[in-house]
Amino acid sequence: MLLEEFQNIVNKKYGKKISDCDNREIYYAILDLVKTKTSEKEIIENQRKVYYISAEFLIGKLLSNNLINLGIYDEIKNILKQNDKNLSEIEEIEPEPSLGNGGLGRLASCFLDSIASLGLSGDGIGLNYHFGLFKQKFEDNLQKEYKNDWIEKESWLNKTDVVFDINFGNTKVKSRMYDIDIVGYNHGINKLHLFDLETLDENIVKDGINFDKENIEKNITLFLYPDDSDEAVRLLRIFQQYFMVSSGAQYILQEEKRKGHSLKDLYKHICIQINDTHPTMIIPELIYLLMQEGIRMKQAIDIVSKTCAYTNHTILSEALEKWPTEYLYKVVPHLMPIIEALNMIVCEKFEDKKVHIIDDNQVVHMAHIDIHFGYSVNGVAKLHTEILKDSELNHFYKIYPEKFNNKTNGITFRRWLLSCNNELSDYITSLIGDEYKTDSTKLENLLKYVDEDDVLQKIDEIKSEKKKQLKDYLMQTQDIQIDENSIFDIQIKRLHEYKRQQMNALYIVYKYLQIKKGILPKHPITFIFGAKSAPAYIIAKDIIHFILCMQEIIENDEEVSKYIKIVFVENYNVSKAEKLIPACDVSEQISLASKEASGTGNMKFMLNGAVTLGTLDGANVEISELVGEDNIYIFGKKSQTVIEHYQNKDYVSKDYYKNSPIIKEIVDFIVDEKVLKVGQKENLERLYNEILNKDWFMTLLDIEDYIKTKDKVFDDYLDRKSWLKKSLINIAKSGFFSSDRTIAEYNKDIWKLN
Ligand code: 26Q
Repeated sequence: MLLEEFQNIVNKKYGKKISDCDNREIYYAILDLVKTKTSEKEIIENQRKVYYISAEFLIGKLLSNNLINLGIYDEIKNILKQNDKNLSEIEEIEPEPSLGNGGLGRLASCFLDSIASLGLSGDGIGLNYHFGLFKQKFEDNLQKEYKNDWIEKESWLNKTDVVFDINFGNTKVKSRMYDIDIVGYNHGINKLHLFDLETLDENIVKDGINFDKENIEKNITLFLYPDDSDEAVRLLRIFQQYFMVSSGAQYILQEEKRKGHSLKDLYKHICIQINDTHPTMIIPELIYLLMQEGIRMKQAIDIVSKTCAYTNHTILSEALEKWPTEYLYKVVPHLMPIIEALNMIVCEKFEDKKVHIIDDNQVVHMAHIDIHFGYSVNGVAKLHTEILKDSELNHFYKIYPEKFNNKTNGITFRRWLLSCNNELSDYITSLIGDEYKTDSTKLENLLKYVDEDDVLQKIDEIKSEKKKQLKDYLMQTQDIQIDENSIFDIQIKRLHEYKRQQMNALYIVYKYLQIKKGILPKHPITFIFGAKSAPAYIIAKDIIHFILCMQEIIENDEEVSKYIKIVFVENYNVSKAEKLIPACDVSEQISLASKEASGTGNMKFMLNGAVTLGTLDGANVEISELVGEDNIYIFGKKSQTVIEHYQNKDYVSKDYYKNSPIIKEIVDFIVDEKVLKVGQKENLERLYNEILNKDWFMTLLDIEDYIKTKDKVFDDYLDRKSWLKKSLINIAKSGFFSSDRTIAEYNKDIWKLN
């Protein structure tokens, strides 16, 4: 049946047999097949519907995921095999959309998968950035940025005829909606609506990622931004955000009217989950639109407040969006009276200026709009929510305790196990059946095998197979040779000082110096990094530079390269994560306690049998509670201590440097002549001075404990049986982190869809 259908598509498209097609032709044919199969599915409908609005959806490649969710993965794989084709080679053809920076965007995509897979009605609303987040290349040991041209003529995007006018102060543009079908696992479908500027002009991008930031009629959906470093980009961010929320709000109201619902009942039929503050303007925009429909302001505010819920993903104050009123007057003058009216309401009720929306410097605090005029505020892991309640948002918690709730993040097991590691998932199925695919807590049934040698051995074999696959992939794509028998120690995530890639790098310096002194590792280790830095984040780029310099130094030193190797994977993205995570032995989750809201990579590694080396931060706390202290390596100061250091302003990195000969030796190495020979003096000295004189994220506070603990990890790895037990226990206990569980909680506590 399926074979016939597929052959027909191929025939119609190319007039030849499957076996005569090349991989690219096969890819487009499967794309057509999946789209046809998807269009036969029913749109999910419930009592209520959620709209998940987010500036980022880091969807990753969709081919395998959709085949799995449609239940035809194995069948297609076989059909291809019979025609001498290989599905994983065909997957390589698919371009990866890069519509997100990192965790927040990937979470949004995992959520869409789980919403549909639980049979819940919920659409995503976002932007269709043509060049996404920049593509990273390394040149002269430095990060360089290029555009990522991901949209092809045939793609997952479906052009719709939904078009809206978007009014900025003195400019009016048109937005068009493109849809991507979200296929639930054995369920119907929802949609991801990506809005795009009708008059976008890709040709205004000159070299690299440069273009005229002021040409709003041509640029709004060109790129996704990783930071807000210069003023032109800041303004453009506001244009983008408003373009997204106005399109989204108009679409939502249009759908409601089509369904015959009164807009006064909006909150009875829908809710809107606001993913961090990037879409916050949807609150004043909806109020504005309802007023246009003849609803009085007071009632409009009441309706919208019962409709919108807000998720906070960060406590880093520099990431909490604050926009000067002057900017908002420029971009969205018609929303300013509403924002001012909302501020007046708050000022009349609360004297405490810390909870006002507009501060004395005429700056609008976006999160404050969400908290006052939304009905739910949630953090993304237990510790994170506690920190929000106790410190960062304590003033608000005192006013609205009932609004605050925790929703510990999760990941979709379809992508992060079934698809990226089907060797492991097939083996798990052979042991405990496939119930765990829809009820992840069933993974605990694996615990009965912890003492069975043949099971542990098989887990080991699968890990080795995935390491071998990664080795081949790195050879093919980056011409890098790695030893598949070495320990794979992996840190992959956005580059940020709080995530402390620099601490990992300093450990490698320590190892390097030890080897030079004749103290040799008992087993070779491959240290793998993957990370993009915001183009304007100088110190983050210096950290990349330093790691790349160390890579070169070690590579060219025969004495050392026998034992350790650094691999920095270029242009880290979702597809690369899918290859790296199953191959990992040691998962690096080493952020400064209190700074990583949750982390989701930590969960993906655990699910694939890696053992975590981490601080008690974000969801690591919950991982550690689940697996127990024997099955995780925890080090470093706890969040309370860190928070006190910030409060007392008493952390002085130089004191740590002066008091520890080890710290001094490794930090000094950053500007050693060996490094200066392969690197740039300016970058290396800047990094050295930063760590010595500022070190805002306290690398030196934890480094000694880190070194000690990490040495123990590598020692323990050699006790294979006990290590494999840890690995199995991590897999067995990871069920809690399925995004199906997270979404079920959102639904029960916030959305109430069915
Ligand atoms: C802000 C202003 C201007 C330009 C860009 C931004 C901006 C862009 C992206 C601010 C923040 C982000 C992304 C934040 C993010 O990814 N946070 C992560 O969210 C994950 C999902 O909840 C958590 O697991 C991570 O701990 C958190 O860092």
